[in-house]
Amino acid sequence: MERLKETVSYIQKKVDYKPEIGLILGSGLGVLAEDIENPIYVPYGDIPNFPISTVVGHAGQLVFGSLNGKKVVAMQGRFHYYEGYSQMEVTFPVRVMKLLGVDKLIVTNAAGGVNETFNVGQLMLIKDHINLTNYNPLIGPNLDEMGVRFPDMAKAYTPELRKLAKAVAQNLNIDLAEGVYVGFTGPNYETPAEIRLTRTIGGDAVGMSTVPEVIVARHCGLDVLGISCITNMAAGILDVALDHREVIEVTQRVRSEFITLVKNIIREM
Ligand code: 6GU
Repeated sequence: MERLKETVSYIQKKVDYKPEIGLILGSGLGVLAEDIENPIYVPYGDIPNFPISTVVGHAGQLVFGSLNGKKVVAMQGRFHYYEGYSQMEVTFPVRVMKLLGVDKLIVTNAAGGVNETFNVGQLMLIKDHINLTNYNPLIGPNLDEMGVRFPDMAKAYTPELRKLAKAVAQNLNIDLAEGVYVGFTGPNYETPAEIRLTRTIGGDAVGMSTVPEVIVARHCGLDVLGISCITNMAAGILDVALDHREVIEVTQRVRSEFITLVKNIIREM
């Protein structure tokens, strides 16, 4: 808690307003932060107690500013468990956002499709998740100032925000599926047997992020909206080998649709 307070007071010296919406932007989706108006950039490396970013070629910064009339803070570049950070470190920025005044969190990610009705390039609203990381960011002494020891996860992905996202997508004619996100640690992609397991237990998509952040967000009472971009189908679903160029093309096409969707949701939040 002392470390959190130190981090927050450092940031508050640079940013003199309260952001209300937090954004965690997944692989290839960080470009959304480029649309933030009157941006204030705070590089992770300058922030006391922030995890040290290892990813090459990634900005790794908090971006504060306005997006469609709302004050936001975006994480451009996130921390992954598979990089060797503890889940406590991975989720530290979520708690910082909470203490800065954020009350709604939008988390996005690139994910593999498990549901056979999905297409590559599909956007999926996360309606729930399954934690298959074999760990939990809340293990350890409870931070009572942040939340209770045994937090409820019955509505991990805020129903009102999901309803709003669906309405906005429909208005924009954007195909938005809905499904259960299953979080693995990575860094390897799953085996076909693991993907069969995922489908059997009710999963629609697989990924290597998001679950720890959402657990911590709900622990401290943030409303959560989660959106996955299905960049490829998971192992054993398609017989054809993935064409990497095609995947990149699809990601780029979906990226603009994704940005339009998120910006319009933010306007209505
Ligand atoms: Cl197939 N699996 C996981 N865990 N993460 C992914 C993915 C698959 N495709 C994109 N991200």
